[in-house]
Amino acid sequence: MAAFRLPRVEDFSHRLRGPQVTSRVGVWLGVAFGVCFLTGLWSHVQQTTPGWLTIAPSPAWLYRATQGIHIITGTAAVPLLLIKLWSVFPLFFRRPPRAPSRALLVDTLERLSIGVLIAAAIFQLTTGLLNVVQWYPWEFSFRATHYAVAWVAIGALLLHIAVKLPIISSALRGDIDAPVDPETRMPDDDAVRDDDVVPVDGEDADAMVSRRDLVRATGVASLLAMVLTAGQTVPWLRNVSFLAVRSGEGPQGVPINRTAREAGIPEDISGWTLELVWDGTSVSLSRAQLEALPQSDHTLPIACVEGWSASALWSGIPVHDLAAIVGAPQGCVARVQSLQTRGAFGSSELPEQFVADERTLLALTINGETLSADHGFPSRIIAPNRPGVRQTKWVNRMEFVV
Ligand SMILES: Nc1nc2c(c(=O)[nH]1)N[C@H]1C(S)=C(S)[C@@H](COP(=O)(O)O)O[C@H]1N2
Ligand SMILES: [Mo]
Repeated sequence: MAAFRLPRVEDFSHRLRGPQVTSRVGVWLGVAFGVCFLTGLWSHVQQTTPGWLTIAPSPAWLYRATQGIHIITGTAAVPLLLIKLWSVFPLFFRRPPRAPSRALLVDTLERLSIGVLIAAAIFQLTTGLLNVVQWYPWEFSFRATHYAVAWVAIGALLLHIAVKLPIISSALRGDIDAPVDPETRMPDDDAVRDDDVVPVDGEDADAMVSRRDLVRATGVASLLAMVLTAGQTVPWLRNVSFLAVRSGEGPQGVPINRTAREAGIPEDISGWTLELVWDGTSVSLSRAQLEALPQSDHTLPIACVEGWSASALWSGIPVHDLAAIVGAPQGCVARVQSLQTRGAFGSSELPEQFVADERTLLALTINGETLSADHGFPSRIIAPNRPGVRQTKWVNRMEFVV
């Protein structure tokens, strides 16, 4: 039996590997990660808005678009990352310089930075996908961790691009199917190309696949990953998105993220009232009293941070009319509370520009029907350009503060 030997770069001499594939797939992966990072940053800002920034309620569909794109680009990155890792993993077995030297230091730093990049990229895509299917097999806070690691990933990515720029630009300019020197990773445009040797039918048929074919197939896989899932946010793709976690449809025309039972909403809420509070004044209204107030209709989307979204026709009372009932002034914010007894997202705060917007409703109906228990009966918030997690259901108290 042969003694165990650590593999060497030359042991993995697949003809299709080479910087031409790595850099072409890498460009698309870089674009996907860049867009995913920026839209993710935007989502973070929409959920934790710094004091110096005011987020406008218009356009109403903005968060729907940015978060849809965030999930779509993250999904598109999965096949790209897999092929890119396949195209470079033999380099992992390249032996570092033996003697302590500058070269060894550079080699070690490069391995470290690439290790960080790969770990962060895999972590982001895995946690993101698991969040889409709402499975949390971990203890840490998804949002805080996904956000922090995003900075690590983008930093390591920029460093990686800077270090590899010479190899990227030569690989992109040269012949995609030129043979590659396994040690230097430089394409050799003058060497005899192995696809100049025409394979005999049936003898070496797989030699017919060129690097160009591989890059194209990777692009198709990435496109498929997008098209097969994007229907959860792009209505006209609904019928082809077989792999989407949510269909974009559901009871009363909108999916449900957390049911009334999961949120621990009491079974009997017949004595429910809405309490409005401003500066020591408090008014309680029954659902019948709310129905007797002037109602407004608006078509607005629910845009979940998990990437699904759906538009519906809502009707209810503008929140600024409710503020006026207790005499709260222009420029107040609304602290919204719900009947929820279990889990997160049971309360939210509407900044002043959302309270002032006439489309921000305490909704009583959805698509012409009384809200079902799972959509937030007796009343819920629906506001334009808001992350789904802030569209609080089962509202029973709103306090206005300046
Ligand atoms: N009280 C309460 N409101 C909530 C939630 C919740 O868990 N509790 N989930 C939010 C999330 S994450 C989304 S995406 C929307 C979904 O609303 P829907 O179930 O009516 O589609 O409700 C939001 N409102
Ligand atoms: Mo959500």
